[in-house]
Amino acid sequence: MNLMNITRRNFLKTVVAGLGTLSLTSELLHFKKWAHASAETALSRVPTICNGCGNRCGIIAYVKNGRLWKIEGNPEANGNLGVICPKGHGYLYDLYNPARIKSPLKRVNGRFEPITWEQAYKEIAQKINLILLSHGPQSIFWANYPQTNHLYALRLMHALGSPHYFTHGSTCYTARNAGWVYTVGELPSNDLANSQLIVIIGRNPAGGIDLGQVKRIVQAKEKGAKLVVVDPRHSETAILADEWLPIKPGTDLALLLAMINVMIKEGLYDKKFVAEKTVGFDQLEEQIVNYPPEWAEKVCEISASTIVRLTRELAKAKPKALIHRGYHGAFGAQYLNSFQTARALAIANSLLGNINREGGIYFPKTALLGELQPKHPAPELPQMGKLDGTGVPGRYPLGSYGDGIAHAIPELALRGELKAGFVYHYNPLRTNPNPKRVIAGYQKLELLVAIDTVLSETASVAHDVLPESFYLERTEAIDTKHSGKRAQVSIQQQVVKPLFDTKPGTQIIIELAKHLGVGKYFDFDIEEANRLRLKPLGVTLEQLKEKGVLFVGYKWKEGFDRLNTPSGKVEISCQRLERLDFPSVPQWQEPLVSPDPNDPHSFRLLHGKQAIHTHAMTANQPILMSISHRYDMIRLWMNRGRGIQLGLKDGDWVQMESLVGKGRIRVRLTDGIHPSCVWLPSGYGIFSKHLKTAYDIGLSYNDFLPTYFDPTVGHAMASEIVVKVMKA
Ligand SMILES: Nc1nc2c(c(=O)[nH]1)N[C@H]1C(S)=C(S)[C@@H](COP(=O)(O)OP(=O)(O)OC[C@H]3O[C@@H](n4cnc5c(=O)[nH]c(N)nc54)[C@H](O)[C@@H]3O)O[C@H]1N2
Ligand SMILES: Nc1nc2c(c(=O)[nH]1)N[C@H]1C(S)=C(S)[C@@H](COP(=O)(O)OP(=O)(O)OC[C@H]3O[C@@H](n4cnc5c(=O)[nH]c(N)nc54)[C@H](O)[C@@H]3O)O[C@H]1N2
Ligand code: SF4
Ligand SMILES: [Mo]
Repeated sequence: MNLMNITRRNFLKTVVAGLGTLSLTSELLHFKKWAHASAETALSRVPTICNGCGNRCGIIAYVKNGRLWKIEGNPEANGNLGVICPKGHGYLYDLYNPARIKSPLKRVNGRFEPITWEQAYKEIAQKINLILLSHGPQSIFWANYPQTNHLYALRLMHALGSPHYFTHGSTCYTARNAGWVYTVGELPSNDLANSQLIVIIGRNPAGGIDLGQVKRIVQAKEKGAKLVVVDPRHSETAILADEWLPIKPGTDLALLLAMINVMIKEGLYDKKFVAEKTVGFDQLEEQIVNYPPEWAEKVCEISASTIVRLTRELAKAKPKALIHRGYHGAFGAQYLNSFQTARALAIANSLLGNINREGGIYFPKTALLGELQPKHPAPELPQMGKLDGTGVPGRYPLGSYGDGIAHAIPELALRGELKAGFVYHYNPLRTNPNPKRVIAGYQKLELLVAIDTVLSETASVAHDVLPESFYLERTEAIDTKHSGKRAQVSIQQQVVKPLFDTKPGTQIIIELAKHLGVGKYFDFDIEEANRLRLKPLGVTLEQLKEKGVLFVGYKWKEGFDRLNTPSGKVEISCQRLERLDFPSVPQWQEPLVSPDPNDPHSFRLLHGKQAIHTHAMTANQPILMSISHRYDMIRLWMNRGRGIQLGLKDGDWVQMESLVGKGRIRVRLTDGIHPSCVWLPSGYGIFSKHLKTAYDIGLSYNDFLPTYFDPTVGHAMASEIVVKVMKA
């Protein structure tokens, strides 16, 4: 019987029916003995880090008789403060999921055949060495989810002479990061717990989960703080809010400019902070007169009186007031104006004088880990620029060299510039825009090696697939992700033995390096690397393994002497931008595309996370997917009035089309969404036939998103999508 189909009633029925045919007493005795023995068996306890999403929460895993028993949140972990989310629970199932890859695979005539690790390494090394000879090191790349072991992947690329290391940043956060970096020098955090007024623009920590943030928002609210959520959609976080402002998508910049206008016009800003800690206020003052609230009201559809009131409330609560630093939803990598929006956000916060202040925006303390060198010398940095244009003068001037523009890989492959690549813990065929183009690009590669735990869309088209051990089966590079007001270091460590012929990511990188002839840079294992990196912190690896996370000093202090900007101050006006011919203070910029207001079928397509799924990687979890079905979550949100205008009823099937894609989905008619847009949950639309639970269920926004590169940062502009929706 399928475990998923067992209900309490049919379980009892089965047991009772079965009992009739058994020797009752002996079987019951046997069961009792088993239950007793099971209850008596000791649970072993291993602290580690959850890999269910990029939050990397601290957890404690429990094992009984060699099998995973349960996990709990690690109360010491700053990022999740002792709790875990449904994805983290559901993802555990993947340890025993039959869809897991059980050995290295090689694609022969379109089908995968198991091979040994040695054969896989040898064949990959042979092909890479040929490509290096004929096309040079710049033709090879590595792309991954930015994990803790990315350092070793970077080392491998540098050892081979290639600058081409990529993360998924260009489809997630690069515009937001650039906005903050060009204004205050680094990406800050939010001191939510101590704030009295929290304004969140297009960030949904209760759905695009960040457990620490949700807990801290609740703590603040318990102390009387007010929460305002600005989102075209009534999100899970809006449920917690005192006020929800359904803004017209793509126009948050107008709202922020008007808030700045009010702060300056009414003299509400922190004058001492502005005089001492910022540069360029005069230029802002001169230009901001163009953006009064009455203008913004017409653009963003939040009333002028609300904008004025909210700004006054923020000013009254300052400096214990903040506008959330943002993540992906509103301006991470979404619109043509996302960089300007992030700049305006950073400036609006600065005018509140809340930079590195209690209850405001603060710079988290991160542990300074040690280096592998000099014991293990690092390879030289490659001298050539990146083919994607990051770090190259004249191309994406604000692009992130460290992240690269990963969604340019298919274009570079189609142009014949990239020839071979390793894709690790990353599924660009499903998570990059415009899959037809992505598939064509990745298929053009002479060699694609995927390192995954299942046959994702990307692994399905790879030449070779190397199976990584499930996260609970492996020890990984130490991490500083959980840092906050105090620096923390944490470790992902092995909880159960690998079930199949799989290996940890760092070991795969080291073994690949040895076969590729650059082993001299990898004369260490993860244990030694972790020890070297922990050394300056004054804690031992044994202590860290015992606790899972450790505080390592460095207490946060309010205020700052110098920021990491050229002037050392908040750059309200930015000369670096001026030199690049960009506006030195933020100016209004229209989104790239907008729905046709005269066409009842025309909408902007938005998308986002649901609390029970991570990107496109958990849709194949039977338990999580059963929740999606049970609560009818795989639907397109549409404003009720607009739906009725199209002759739709809640739950009807619609056909949705954009310039690049089309598909069918059921609608959810609701008053909780701005009329100009529809919203698609982003966790579905799996097309790898190997992922049977998820295959062909729901749609992905990427199917509708053209291949864009924002001209400044190079991000994917993932909400610049106009779709036509009609009854199917
Ligand atoms: N459950 C879950 N949690 C996750 C993840 C996951 O996959 N699943 N992934 C993690 C990762 S990598 C990320 S980047 C974060 C993302 O975290 P978030 O950025 O919070 O997530 P999103 O759902 O992309 O977007 C948040 C909100 O932005 C709104 N929005 C869209 N367009 C606009 C706009 O133009 N203006 C405004 N004001 N709002 C807009 C959406 O309606 C949505 O409610 O989540 C992290 N946590
Ligand atoms: N369709 C869709 N596209 C998206 C998003 C979305 O929500 N939906 N969100 C956008 C955002 S915010 C981001 S950050 C990116 C994220 O996009 P990606 O970085 O591609 O992340 P995931 O979809 O989480 O997939 C990661 C891949 O890693 C594999 N994996 C999981 N665990 C392990 C492991 O332990 N080891 C290895 N080697 N592999 C593992 C999964 O099977 C999956 O194939 O996508 C962006 N694009
Ligand atoms: S938010 Fe959930 S899935 Fe993500 S790391 Fe934490 S417990 Fe795991
Ligand atoms: Mo992300």
